Amino acid sequence: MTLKLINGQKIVAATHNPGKAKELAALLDGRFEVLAAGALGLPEPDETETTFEGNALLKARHAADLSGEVSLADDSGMSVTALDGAPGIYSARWAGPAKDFAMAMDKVAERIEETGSEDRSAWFTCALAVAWPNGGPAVVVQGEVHGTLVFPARGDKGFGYDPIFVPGGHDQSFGEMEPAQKDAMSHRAVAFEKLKAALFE
Ligand code: ITT
Repeated sequence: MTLKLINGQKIVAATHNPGKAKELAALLDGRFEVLAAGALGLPEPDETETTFEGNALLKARHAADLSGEVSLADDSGMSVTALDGAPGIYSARWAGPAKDFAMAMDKVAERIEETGSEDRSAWFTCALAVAWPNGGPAVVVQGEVHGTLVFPARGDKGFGYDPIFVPGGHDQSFGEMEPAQKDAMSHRAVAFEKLKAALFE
């Protein structure tokens, strides 16, 4: 079996996060017939791995095996230098079951204050995994974008921690940028370029 994706092929976007789903659909930009995990009624697996790549693979395999279709999963998060890389793979969990990112961003600010560090550097990581069904092959890639945290949060576009993250070389936070501008430089875009090189004809 060749590890290639063909234009027009069905692919399950194995995410239950609407913000991510929108960005993945924009990146896939009409190449595929994208099926949403939520619409297919696929359950969310427990993210039991200890790395972004491990969790992306776990989610992609889970969706592929349940749906019988090639599946794409994203595992991502924000890492703060002053917090030794936290929240990292726990980025979604810091927002609690209510997915309250205003609270999660306040928690980031408080934790940094507690360290006494002046360092506001941070980075986003995105691992993207594509898995074929029935224990088939899988590919995983990872991208990063580095920047600086700003408090208070700025802008209401994007999702998650976007309003506190200003990418290097820019003045606006991801929360202030138009989606297309974020999509041109984000960790997800960097990972996607690698995936394209590996998988797309
Ligand atoms: P799925 O597992 O269903 O895809 P999730 O939200 O649980 O959804 P993750 O476990 O990968 O996904 O958590 C990633 C979290 O990291 C996400 O909830 C955001 O808070 C944050 N995050 C990832 N990419 C981001 C981005 O581009 N902008 C802002 N926050 C982001």
